[in-house]
Amino acid sequence: MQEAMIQVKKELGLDAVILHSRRVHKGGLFGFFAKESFEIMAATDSPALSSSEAKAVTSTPRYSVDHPKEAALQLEIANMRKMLEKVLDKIPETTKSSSPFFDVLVKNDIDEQIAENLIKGLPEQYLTADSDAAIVRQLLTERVSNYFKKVDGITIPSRGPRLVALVGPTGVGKTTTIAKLAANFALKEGCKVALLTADTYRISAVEQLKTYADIIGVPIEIIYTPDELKSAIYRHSDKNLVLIDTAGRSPRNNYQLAELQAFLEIDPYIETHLVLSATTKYKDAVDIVQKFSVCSPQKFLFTKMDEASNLGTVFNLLYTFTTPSSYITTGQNVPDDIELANPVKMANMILRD
Ligand SMILES: Nc1nc2c(ncn2[C@@H]2O[C@H](COP(=O)(O)OP(=O)(O)OP(=O)(O)O)[C@@H](O)[C@H]2O)c(=O)[nH]1
Ligand SMILES: [Mg+2]
Repeated sequence: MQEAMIQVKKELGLDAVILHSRRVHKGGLFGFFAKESFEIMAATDSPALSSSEAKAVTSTPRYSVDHPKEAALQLEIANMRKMLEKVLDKIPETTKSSSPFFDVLVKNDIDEQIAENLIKGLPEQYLTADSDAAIVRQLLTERVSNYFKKVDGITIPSRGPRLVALVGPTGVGKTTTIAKLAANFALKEGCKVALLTADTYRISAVEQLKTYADIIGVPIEIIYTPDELKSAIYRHSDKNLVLIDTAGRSPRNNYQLAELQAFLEIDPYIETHLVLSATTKYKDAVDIVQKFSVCSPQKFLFTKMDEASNLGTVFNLLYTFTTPSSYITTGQNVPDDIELANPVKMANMILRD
Protein backbone atom coordinates (compact mmCIF):
# COMPACT_ATOMS: atom_id res chain seq x y z
CA MET A 1 0.00 0.00 0.00
CA GLN A 2 2.78 2.35 1.00
CA GLU A 3 4.58 1.61 -2.22
CA ALA A 4 1.44 2.44 -4.24
CA MET A 5 0.95 5.74 -2.35
CA ILE A 6 4.50 6.80 -3.16
CA GLN A 7 3.79 6.08 -6.81
CA VAL A 8 0.55 8.16 -6.71
CA LYS A 9 2.33 11.15 -5.18
CA LYS A 10 5.09 10.88 -7.71
CA GLU A 11 2.71 10.88 -10.66
CA LEU A 12 -0.11 13.20 -9.46
CA GLY A 13 1.62 15.37 -6.85
CA LEU A 14 0.91 16.04 -3.19
CA ASP A 15 -2.61 17.37 -3.87
CA ALA A 16 -3.79 14.06 -5.28
CA VAL A 17 -6.99 12.78 -3.74
CA ILE A 18 -7.49 9.09 -3.08
CA LEU A 19 -10.85 8.10 -4.48
CA HIS A 20 -10.73 4.43 -3.89
CA SER A 21 -8.32 1.77 -2.65
CA ARG A 22 -8.64 -1.96 -2.26
CA ARG A 23 -6.65 -5.11 -1.81
CA VAL A 24 -6.75 -7.42 -4.85
CA HIS A 25 -5.61 -10.96 -5.46
CA LYS A 26 -4.34 -11.87 -8.88
CA GLY A 27 -3.23 -15.10 -10.48
CA GLY A 28 -2.92 -18.38 -8.52
CA LEU A 29 -4.84 -21.63 -8.79
CA PHE A 30 -8.34 -22.02 -7.25
CA GLY A 31 -7.60 -19.07 -4.97
CA PHE A 32 -4.32 -20.51 -3.80
CA PHE A 33 -0.94 -18.98 -4.44
CA ALA A 34 -2.57 -15.73 -5.62
CA LYS A 35 -0.39 -12.62 -5.63
CA GLU A 36 -1.69 -9.87 -3.35
CA SER A 37 -1.56 -6.30 -4.61
CA PHE A 38 -3.15 -2.92 -3.93
CA GLU A 39 -5.27 -0.92 -6.29
CA ILE A 40 -5.54 2.85 -5.73
CA MET A 41 -7.62 5.25 -7.75
CA ALA A 42 -6.55 8.87 -7.38
CA ALA A 43 -7.28 12.18 -9.05
CA THR A 44 -6.19 15.81 -8.98
CA ASP A 45 -8.42 18.91 -8.89
CA SER A 46 -9.34 20.17 -12.36
CA PRO A 47 -8.44 23.72 -13.33
CA ALA A 48 -11.39 26.05 -14.34
CA LEU A 49 -12.83 24.90 -17.61
CA SER A 50 -13.62 27.09 -20.53
CA SER A 51 -15.80 25.68 -23.26
CA SER A 52 -12.91 25.75 -25.72
CA GLU A 53 -10.77 23.82 -23.26
CA ALA A 54 -13.53 21.40 -22.43
CA LYS A 55 -11.68 18.49 -24.00
CA ALA A 56 -8.77 19.11 -21.66
CA VAL A 57 -10.80 17.79 -18.75
CA THR A 58 -8.69 16.76 -15.81
CA SER A 59 -9.74 14.72 -12.82
CA THR A 60 -9.12 11.65 -14.90
CA PRO A 61 -7.53 8.79 -13.04
CA ARG A 62 -4.00 9.49 -14.02
CA TYR A 63 -2.83 6.61 -11.97
CA SER A 64 -4.27 3.43 -10.77
CA VAL A 65 -2.49 0.32 -9.85
CA ASP A 66 -3.55 -2.60 -12.06
CA HIS A 67 -5.65 -0.27 -14.39
CA PRO A 68 -9.16 -1.01 -13.08
CA LYS A 69 -11.21 -0.54 -16.21
CA GLU A 70 -14.60 -0.17 -14.55
CA ALA A 71 -13.49 2.52 -12.12
CA ALA A 72 -11.76 4.43 -14.88
CA LEU A 73 -14.95 4.32 -16.86
CA GLN A 74 -16.90 5.73 -13.93
CA LEU A 75 -14.46 8.57 -13.59
CA GLU A 76 -14.66 9.20 -17.28
CA ILE A 77 -18.45 9.46 -17.00
CA ALA A 78 -18.12 11.85 -14.05
CA ASN A 79 -15.78 13.99 -16.11
CA MET A 80 -18.12 13.99 -19.05
CA ARG A 81 -20.98 15.05 -16.77
CA LYS A 82 -18.89 17.93 -15.44
CA MET A 83 -17.98 18.95 -18.94
CA LEU A 84 -21.62 18.83 -20.04
CA GLU A 85 -22.67 21.01 -17.10
CA LYS A 86 -20.04 23.56 -18.07
CA VAL A 87 -21.23 23.55 -21.66
CA LEU A 88 -24.90 23.89 -20.59
CA ASP A 89 -23.95 26.85 -18.40
CA LYS A 90 -22.63 28.56 -21.47
CA ILE A 91 -25.77 28.10 -23.57
CA PRO A 92 -27.45 31.51 -22.92
CA GLU A 93 -24.25 33.29 -24.00
CA THR A 94 -24.12 31.15 -27.09
CA THR A 95 -27.70 32.14 -27.95
CA LYS A 96 -26.85 35.80 -27.36
CA SER A 97 -23.99 35.90 -29.75
CA SER A 98 -25.24 33.44 -32.33
CA SER A 99 -28.39 35.26 -33.49
CA PRO A 100 -27.80 38.54 -35.30
CA PHE A 101 -31.36 39.48 -34.30
CA PHE A 102 -30.30 39.78 -30.68
CA ASP A 103 -28.26 42.86 -31.62
CA VAL A 104 -31.14 44.26 -33.68
CA LEU A 105 -33.51 43.95 -30.72
CA VAL A 106 -31.04 45.42 -28.24
CA LYS A 107 -30.24 48.28 -30.63
CA ASN A 108 -33.97 49.05 -30.56
CA ASP A 109 -33.73 49.26 -26.74
CA ILE A 110 -35.40 45.93 -26.07
CA ASP A 111 -34.26 44.80 -22.64
CA GLU A 112 -31.44 42.21 -23.02
CA GLN A 113 -33.24 39.55 -21.01
CA ILE A 114 -36.44 40.07 -23.01
CA ALA A 115 -34.48 39.93 -26.31
CA GLU A 116 -32.91 36.69 -25.19
CA ASN A 117 -36.29 35.21 -24.25
CA LEU A 118 -37.76 36.20 -27.61
CA ILE A 119 -34.94 34.50 -29.51
CA LYS A 120 -34.89 31.45 -27.25
CA GLY A 121 -38.59 30.97 -27.95
CA LEU A 122 -37.88 30.36 -31.65
CA PRO A 123 -37.76 26.81 -33.00
CA GLU A 124 -34.34 25.34 -32.27
CA GLN A 125 -33.15 25.18 -35.88
CA TYR A 126 -33.35 29.01 -36.09
CA LEU A 127 -31.14 29.72 -33.10
CA THR A 128 -27.85 29.66 -34.97
CA ALA A 129 -26.01 32.54 -36.63
CA ASP A 130 -26.37 31.11 -40.14
CA SER A 131 -30.15 30.52 -39.94
CA ASP A 132 -32.18 31.92 -42.81
CA ALA A 133 -32.53 35.60 -41.78
CA ALA A 134 -35.82 36.13 -43.64
CA ILE A 135 -37.51 33.25 -41.84
CA VAL A 136 -36.13 34.29 -38.45
CA ARG A 137 -37.36 37.86 -39.07
CA GLN A 138 -40.80 36.54 -39.99
CA LEU A 139 -40.99 34.35 -36.87
CA LEU A 140 -39.78 37.15 -34.61
CA THR A 141 -42.24 39.61 -36.15
CA GLU A 142 -45.04 37.21 -35.27
CA ARG A 143 -43.77 36.80 -31.70
CA VAL A 144 -43.31 40.54 -31.19
CA SER A 145 -46.63 41.50 -32.79
CA ASN A 146 -48.45 39.15 -30.41
CA TYR A 147 -47.55 41.48 -27.55
CA PHE A 148 -48.80 44.50 -29.50
CA LYS A 149 -52.10 42.71 -30.08
CA LYS A 150 -53.14 43.57 -26.55
CA VAL A 151 -55.04 46.59 -27.84
CA ASP A 152 -58.18 47.71 -26.05
CA GLY A 153 -59.50 51.13 -27.00
CA ILE A 154 -62.51 52.95 -25.56
CA THR A 155 -65.85 51.32 -26.27
CA ILE A 156 -69.15 53.12 -25.86
CA PRO A 157 -71.73 51.17 -23.84
CA SER A 158 -75.26 50.90 -25.16
CA ARG A 159 -76.57 52.53 -21.98
CA GLY A 160 -75.04 55.11 -19.66
CA PRO A 161 -71.74 56.87 -20.12
CA ARG A 162 -68.27 55.36 -20.36
CA LEU A 163 -66.13 57.13 -17.75
CA VAL A 164 -62.48 57.47 -18.75
CA ALA A 165 -59.73 59.18 -16.71
CA LEU A 166 -56.22 59.82 -17.98
CA VAL A 167 -53.47 59.81 -15.35
CA GLY A 168 -49.71 59.98 -15.63
CA PRO A 169 -46.55 61.99 -15.06
CA THR A 170 -46.30 65.68 -16.02
CA GLY A 171 -46.19 66.77 -19.63
CA VAL A 172 -46.74 63.40 -21.28
CA GLY A 173 -49.73 64.63 -23.27
CA LYS A 174 -52.80 63.84 -21.15
CA THR A 175 -54.73 67.04 -21.93
CA THR A 176 -53.87 66.97 -25.64
CA THR A 177 -54.97 63.32 -25.80
CA ILE A 178 -58.27 64.13 -24.02
CA ALA A 179 -58.88 66.77 -26.68
CA LYS A 180 -58.11 64.29 -29.47
CA LEU A 181 -60.44 61.68 -27.95
CA ALA A 182 -63.22 64.22 -27.36
CA ALA A 183 -63.00 65.48 -30.95
CA ASN A 184 -62.97 61.99 -32.46
CA PHE A 185 -65.86 60.62 -30.41
CA ALA A 186 -67.97 63.79 -30.61
CA LEU A 187 -67.32 64.86 -34.20
CA LYS A 188 -66.53 61.61 -36.03
CA GLU A 189 -68.64 59.12 -34.09
CA GLY A 190 -71.46 61.48 -33.08
CA CYS A 191 -71.27 60.61 -29.37
CA LYS A 192 -72.42 62.90 -26.58
CA VAL A 193 -69.19 63.80 -24.78
CA ALA A 194 -68.47 65.80 -21.61
CA LEU A 195 -65.08 66.88 -20.27
CA LEU A 196 -64.17 67.13 -16.61
CA THR A 197 -60.85 68.44 -15.42
CA ALA A 198 -59.38 67.83 -12.01
CA ASP A 199 -56.21 69.70 -12.98
CA THR A 200 -56.65 72.89 -11.00
CA TYR A 201 -52.96 73.33 -10.25
CA ARG A 202 -52.29 75.53 -13.23
CA ILE A 203 -54.76 78.11 -14.52
CA SER A 204 -53.37 77.53 -17.99
CA ALA A 205 -54.28 73.83 -17.74
CA VAL A 206 -57.99 74.64 -17.35
CA GLU A 207 -57.78 77.26 -20.10
CA GLN A 208 -56.05 74.75 -22.40
CA LEU A 209 -58.86 72.20 -22.14
CA LYS A 210 -61.60 74.87 -22.16
CA THR A 211 -60.31 76.15 -25.50
CA TYR A 212 -60.53 72.64 -27.00
CA ALA A 213 -64.00 72.09 -25.44
CA ASP A 214 -65.27 75.32 -27.02
CA ILE A 215 -63.89 74.45 -30.47
CA ILE A 216 -65.28 70.89 -30.36
CA GLY A 217 -68.55 72.10 -28.81
CA VAL A 218 -68.67 69.89 -25.72
CA PRO A 219 -69.36 70.94 -22.09
CA ILE A 220 -66.51 71.19 -19.59
CA GLU A 221 -66.51 71.30 -15.79
CA ILE A 222 -63.76 72.03 -13.32
CA ILE A 223 -63.52 69.59 -10.39
CA TYR A 224 -61.88 70.48 -7.08
CA THR A 225 -62.84 67.57 -4.78
CA PRO A 226 -63.74 63.87 -5.11
CA ASP A 227 -67.34 64.74 -4.12
CA GLU A 228 -67.57 67.26 -6.93
CA LEU A 229 -66.38 64.57 -9.32
CA LYS A 230 -69.13 62.26 -8.09
CA SER A 231 -71.88 64.82 -8.63
CA ALA A 232 -70.47 65.88 -12.03
CA ILE A 233 -70.53 62.23 -13.20
CA TYR A 234 -74.13 62.02 -12.02
CA ARG A 235 -75.04 65.20 -13.88
CA HIS A 236 -73.58 63.79 -17.11
CA SER A 237 -75.30 60.41 -16.93
CA ASP A 238 -77.05 61.28 -20.23
CA LYS A 239 -73.67 61.33 -22.06
CA ASN A 240 -72.01 58.49 -23.98
CA LEU A 241 -68.51 59.41 -22.86
CA VAL A 242 -67.17 61.43 -19.94
CA LEU A 243 -63.45 62.18 -20.20
CA ILE A 244 -61.63 63.15 -16.99
CA ASP A 245 -58.35 65.05 -17.22
CA THR A 246 -56.02 64.99 -14.19
CA ALA A 247 -52.92 66.93 -13.18
CA GLY A 248 -49.54 65.44 -14.03
CA ARG A 249 -48.09 63.72 -10.98
CA SER A 250 -44.54 62.86 -10.07
CA PRO A 251 -44.15 59.12 -9.43
CA ARG A 252 -41.91 60.12 -6.50
CA ASN A 253 -44.62 62.09 -4.72
CA ASN A 254 -46.74 59.64 -2.73
CA TYR A 255 -48.98 62.39 -1.35
CA GLN A 256 -49.94 63.55 -4.87
CA LEU A 257 -50.58 59.96 -5.92
CA ALA A 258 -52.78 59.29 -2.88
CA GLU A 259 -54.77 62.44 -3.69
CA LEU A 260 -55.29 61.24 -7.26
CA GLN A 261 -56.30 57.80 -6.00
CA ALA A 262 -58.93 59.43 -3.73
CA PHE A 263 -60.50 61.12 -6.79
CA LEU A 264 -60.63 57.94 -8.86
CA GLU A 265 -61.98 55.76 -6.04
CA ILE A 266 -65.15 57.82 -5.98
CA ASP A 267 -66.62 55.72 -8.80
CA PRO A 268 -65.65 52.07 -9.45
CA TYR A 269 -66.73 52.42 -13.10
CA ILE A 270 -64.00 54.92 -13.96
CA GLU A 271 -61.73 53.31 -16.56
CA THR A 272 -58.24 54.64 -15.86
CA HIS A 273 -55.61 54.89 -18.61
CA LEU A 274 -51.99 55.42 -17.55
CA VAL A 275 -50.46 57.83 -20.08
CA LEU A 276 -46.80 57.10 -20.79
CA SER A 277 -44.49 58.82 -23.23
CA ALA A 278 -42.69 56.45 -25.61
CA THR A 279 -39.60 58.62 -25.10
CA THR A 280 -39.27 57.56 -21.44
CA LYS A 281 -36.39 55.26 -20.49
CA TYR A 282 -37.63 51.73 -19.78
CA LYS A 283 -36.39 51.72 -16.16
CA ASP A 284 -38.16 55.03 -15.43
CA ALA A 285 -41.30 53.74 -17.15
CA VAL A 286 -41.34 50.66 -14.88
CA ASP A 287 -41.02 52.97 -11.90
CA ILE A 288 -43.95 55.07 -13.16
CA VAL A 289 -46.09 51.95 -13.71
CA GLN A 290 -45.30 50.70 -10.22
CA LYS A 291 -45.99 54.03 -8.49
CA PHE A 292 -49.21 54.73 -10.42
CA SER A 293 -50.48 51.22 -9.65
CA VAL A 294 -52.23 52.80 -6.61
CA CYS A 295 -54.68 54.25 -9.17
CA SER A 296 -55.27 50.74 -10.62
CA PRO A 297 -54.96 51.72 -14.30
CA GLN A 298 -56.61 49.21 -16.63
CA LYS A 299 -54.82 50.38 -19.79
CA PHE A 300 -51.61 52.00 -21.01
CA LEU A 301 -51.87 54.89 -23.46
CA PHE A 302 -48.60 55.65 -25.25
CA THR A 303 -47.87 59.19 -26.44
CA LYS A 304 -45.09 60.85 -28.45
CA MET A 305 -44.48 57.82 -30.66
CA ASP A 306 -43.29 60.30 -33.28
CA GLU A 307 -40.56 61.63 -31.00
CA ALA A 308 -39.22 58.27 -29.79
CA SER A 309 -36.18 56.93 -31.65
CA ASN A 310 -37.54 53.40 -31.17
CA LEU A 311 -40.37 51.50 -29.51
CA GLY A 312 -38.16 49.67 -26.99
CA THR A 313 -39.88 51.07 -23.89
CA VAL A 314 -43.37 50.44 -25.29
CA PHE A 315 -42.57 46.83 -26.16
CA ASN A 316 -40.72 46.10 -22.90
CA LEU A 317 -43.74 47.32 -20.93
CA LEU A 318 -46.25 45.30 -22.95
CA TYR A 319 -44.00 42.25 -22.61
CA THR A 320 -43.55 42.70 -18.86
CA PHE A 321 -47.06 43.71 -17.78
CA THR A 322 -50.36 42.11 -18.72
CA THR A 323 -51.99 45.56 -19.13
CA PRO A 324 -53.27 46.20 -22.68
CA SER A 325 -52.63 49.44 -24.55
CA SER A 326 -55.54 51.66 -25.57
CA TYR A 327 -54.23 54.27 -28.00
CA ILE A 328 -50.96 55.56 -29.32
CA THR A 329 -50.46 59.21 -30.21
CA THR A 330 -48.15 60.28 -32.98
CA GLY A 331 -47.93 64.09 -32.87
CA GLN A 332 -49.33 67.36 -31.55
CA ASN A 333 -52.21 67.72 -34.01
CA VAL A 334 -55.71 67.60 -32.54
CA PRO A 335 -57.67 65.51 -33.46
CA ASP A 336 -55.66 63.56 -36.05
CA ASP A 337 -52.54 62.26 -34.29
CA ILE A 338 -54.11 59.38 -32.39
CA GLU A 339 -54.75 55.76 -33.40
CA LEU A 340 -55.22 52.23 -32.17
CA ALA A 341 -51.89 50.40 -32.29
CA ASN A 342 -51.26 48.32 -35.44
CA PRO A 343 -49.41 45.22 -34.11
CA VAL A 344 -47.56 44.28 -37.32
CA LYS A 345 -46.49 47.86 -38.05
CA MET A 346 -45.18 48.16 -34.48
CA ALA A 347 -43.37 44.80 -34.68
CA ASN A 348 -41.65 45.86 -37.92
CA MET A 349 -40.48 49.04 -36.20
CA ILE A 350 -39.05 46.96 -33.36
CA LEU A 351 -37.12 44.77 -35.82
CA ARG A 352 -35.75 47.49 -38.06
CA ASP A 353 -31.96 47.43 -38.46
N1 LIG B 1 -44.57 65.15 -30.45
C1 LIG B 1 -45.65 64.96 -29.72
N2 LIG B 1 -46.01 65.87 -28.81
C2 LIG B 1 -47.13 65.63 -28.09
C3 LIG B 1 -47.90 64.47 -28.25
N3 LIG B 1 -48.92 64.55 -27.36
C4 LIG B 1 -48.77 65.70 -26.70
N4 LIG B 1 -47.69 66.37 -27.12
C5 LIG B 1 -47.17 67.67 -26.67
O1 LIG B 1 -46.69 67.53 -25.35
C6 LIG B 1 -46.82 68.76 -24.65
C7 LIG B 1 -47.53 68.51 -23.34
O2 LIG B 1 -48.85 68.11 -23.63
P1 LIG B 1 -50.03 68.20 -22.57
O3 LIG B 1 -51.22 67.61 -23.21
O4 LIG B 1 -50.16 69.56 -22.01
O5 LIG B 1 -49.44 67.23 -21.46
P2 LIG B 1 -50.08 66.90 -20.04
O6 LIG B 1 -49.76 65.50 -19.75
O7 LIG B 1 -51.49 67.29 -20.00
O8 LIG B 1 -49.21 67.86 -19.10
P3 LIG B 1 -49.54 68.25 -17.58
O9 LIG B 1 -51.00 68.51 -17.48
O10 LIG B 1 -48.71 69.46 -17.32
O11 LIG B 1 -49.10 67.10 -16.74
C8 LIG B 1 -47.57 69.70 -25.58
O12 LIG B 1 -46.66 70.53 -26.23
C9 LIG B 1 -48.24 68.74 -26.58
O13 LIG B 1 -48.47 69.35 -27.84
C10 LIG B 1 -47.49 63.51 -29.24
O14 LIG B 1 -48.10 62.45 -29.45
N5 LIG B 1 -46.36 63.81 -29.94
MG1 LIG C 1 -52.58 68.51 -18.72
